[in-house]
Amino acid sequence: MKPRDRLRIAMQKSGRLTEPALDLLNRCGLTFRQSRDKLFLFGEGEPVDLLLVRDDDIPGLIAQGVCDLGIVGRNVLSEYSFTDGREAGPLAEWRSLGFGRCRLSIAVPQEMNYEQPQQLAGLRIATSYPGLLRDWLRNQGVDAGVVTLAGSVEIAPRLGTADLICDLVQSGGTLVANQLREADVLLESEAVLAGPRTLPTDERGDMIELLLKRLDGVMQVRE
Ligand code: PRT
Ligand code: ZN
Repeated sequence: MKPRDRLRIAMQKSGRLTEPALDLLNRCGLTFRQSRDKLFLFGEGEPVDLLLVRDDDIPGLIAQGVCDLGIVGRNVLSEYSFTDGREAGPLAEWRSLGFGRCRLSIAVPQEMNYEQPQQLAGLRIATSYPGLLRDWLRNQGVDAGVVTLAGSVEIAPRLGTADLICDLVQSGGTLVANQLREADVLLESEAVLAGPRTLPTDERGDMIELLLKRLDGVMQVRE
């Protein structure tokens, strides 16, 4: 891959993390103008560009070296670490960013009397996070079925394709609307700044260090 002299950060093109991520970068003193094809936001003053993509693609783009950093939910970053055939070594969470907070939780039908994970043995659990779920089940010593769905996980129990679900929960409103109840938490999530384990040793490494310093300043003011 051709060396780049500008820092490239991947972020969600359109979704829950888009506005707060841009707002945070603006507070770090970065401003951008959009490329004609809307794939990039080019840094106006500083050599930092944003690549606008689906959040699920962000860890892979960092691992392949297409981007230096990414702003993505811990849930997506952690799930990526279980992906088969991922291109490169493990990624690191460089900073947690304080927005996009949610939980990856087990949710059961309201009438089910849940006390411990062992009760899930032999049941089918629908999720978009099969890696995280299997890892949790393994740690709990529970043998349950994992049904992987790309979306609308919360309707699986009603459709009969699963007995319960493992999905992101924020207010809990979606669970209530689907007669489900949060029973156990696998992961506390928020948006994070993700990157390779070791920073590049060229100018981009220096730029990342500068960005991290500014981020820390902004985050401190917010606390
Ligand atoms: O198009 P793209 O693939 O980029 O977007 P997406 O649809 O995959 O992602 P998006 O924008 O929905 O979410 C991006 C990230 O926001 C997630 O990966 C999480 O890190 C974070 N986040 C925070 C959430 C939620 N809160 C959230 N509530 N992501 C999803 N939800 C969904 C959840 O899946 C469930 O359907 O909202 C519903 C639950 O919300 P409550 O409030 O009813 O509990
Ligand atoms: Zn997504």
